[in-house]
Amino acid sequence: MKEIVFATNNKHKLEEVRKIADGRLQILSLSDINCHEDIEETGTTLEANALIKAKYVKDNYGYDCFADDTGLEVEALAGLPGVYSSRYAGEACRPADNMNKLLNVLKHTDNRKARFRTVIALISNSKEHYFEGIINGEITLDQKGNAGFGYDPIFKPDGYNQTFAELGDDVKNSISHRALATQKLMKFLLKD
Ligand code: ITT
Repeated sequence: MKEIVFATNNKHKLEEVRKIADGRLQILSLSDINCHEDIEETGTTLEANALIKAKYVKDNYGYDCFADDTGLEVEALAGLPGVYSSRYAGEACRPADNMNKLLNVLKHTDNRKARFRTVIALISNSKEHYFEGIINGEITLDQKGNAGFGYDPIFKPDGYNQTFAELGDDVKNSISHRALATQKLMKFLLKD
């Protein structure tokens, strides 16, 4: 079976992508290849940061690799927090801090439209490839649900009445930004 490294330190992402891949690829984690460094994300776009993570592994460990960079893009905030989603409330903040800040900022705003956008950068046979996944939805008025991670308790995908954190992993993994990008990646990797 084809073996590939997923350059992430986020165990939720790893779990989601392994579930979506459903055994069709052998996905190695950073700890599987003994990579324990913190890869600094210095880019200003999702594409740039995804590539930085994938390239770090290729250059230092030699493995073909992919990485995911994801942002929550809020229409009323001109696409922010976007690439800055993980540190929206400051460096080393918790998901709850990020969510509270966003709910506060949007307190008096009627337009709550938002989307999650994932960009996967793949380095395979020394070439770079990108795969994008987007899901549209809205930011709820408060946090609901316990499943998932990050901003899931305040994101309600269009066509549903519950947040990702209420809908749970099976629903999220069938419609999410990451699911769409990962399906495109799988199609590419398994085509031959
Ligand atoms: P790696 O860079 O190690 O992959 P990370 O958690 O730093 O992990 P990102 O930079 O892509 O990943 O994440 C940006 C932020 O968006 C971070 O706060 C996540 O919690 C959040 N996020 C990413 N994917 C999400 C998802 O599917 N649902 C909810 N929040 C998500």
